[in-house]
Amino acid sequence: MTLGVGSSSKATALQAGYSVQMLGAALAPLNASLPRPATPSAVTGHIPGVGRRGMSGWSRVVNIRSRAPPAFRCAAVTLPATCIVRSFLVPPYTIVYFPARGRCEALRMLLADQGQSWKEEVVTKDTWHQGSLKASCLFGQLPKFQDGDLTLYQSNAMLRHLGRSLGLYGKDQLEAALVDMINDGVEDHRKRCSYLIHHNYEEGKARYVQELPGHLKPFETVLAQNQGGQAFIVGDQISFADYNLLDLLLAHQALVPGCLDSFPLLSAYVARLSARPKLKAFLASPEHMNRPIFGGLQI
Ligand code: GTS
Repeated sequence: MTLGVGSSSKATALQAGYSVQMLGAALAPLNASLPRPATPSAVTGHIPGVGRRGMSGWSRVVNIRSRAPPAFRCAAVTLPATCIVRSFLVPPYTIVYFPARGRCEALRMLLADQGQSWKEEVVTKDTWHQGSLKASCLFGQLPKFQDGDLTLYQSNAMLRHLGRSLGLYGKDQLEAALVDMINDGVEDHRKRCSYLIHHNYEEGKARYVQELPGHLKPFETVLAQNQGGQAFIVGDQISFADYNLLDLLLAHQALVPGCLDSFPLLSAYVARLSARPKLKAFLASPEHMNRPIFGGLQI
């Protein structure tokens, strides 16, 4: 069982056969070791097979006090005679989106690679067509992203927000400008792709494939200019634009197999980034694997 810190309910733990006392006792040493000042909080947990759908399996488990600051991560505690518990703060991120990778997978890759947790609220077509959620969205569209009290629309604003708050926006203003430039280039490409998928697939695919190398070339060029293509898209640290570009390239490898074959640096870049341990685990996870790439197509 994996435990994080958030709000509380005892029902799921009890349902899974854990007593509140067991969890409390197991977490007490961890709780005592956390930094002060105290911030009353609670523990939430994930119990395989018990979690609610659409919440990434996260279920609320049991009340417990924690003094962990937001940056606190991971300590292992053993539940008496039953299982291992890892406790960490669950960040207040929520992604509200359709059941697809679409405009959210770069965000998810970023969060996963940065060791963050998040909640998913999956919106079905039926729910969307009821209209009330659409009416409540600022631009009448998803995704919607919550970071605590902050609600954001526009997927690139979400990436930039996380870029700023998690230090993924280049090392200085010059690099930040380049990160923006790449991200805008990815956005242009994503719009072309989205138009193809949703409005013009049968008629437009051949031309799209033909023109694809010309649209991928600029990214190969930029990579080549940065440490011979052996690093990130900008500078020597990962940025939100890397996750966005990686997502775009992975999607295109599925849409147009072999499309990176004539781009050795981009091919190596995709392999290198995808091998980052946390990212690799996320890319191999059922959540990622089972999510269609594009809502409208069966890939
Ligand atoms: N610029 C927006 C962003 O980047 O978030 C575009 C959002 C958007 O186009 N959302 C689509 C939507 O809500 C879904 S998807 O294109 O991301 O798959 N469509 C439903 C609707 O009613 O417009």
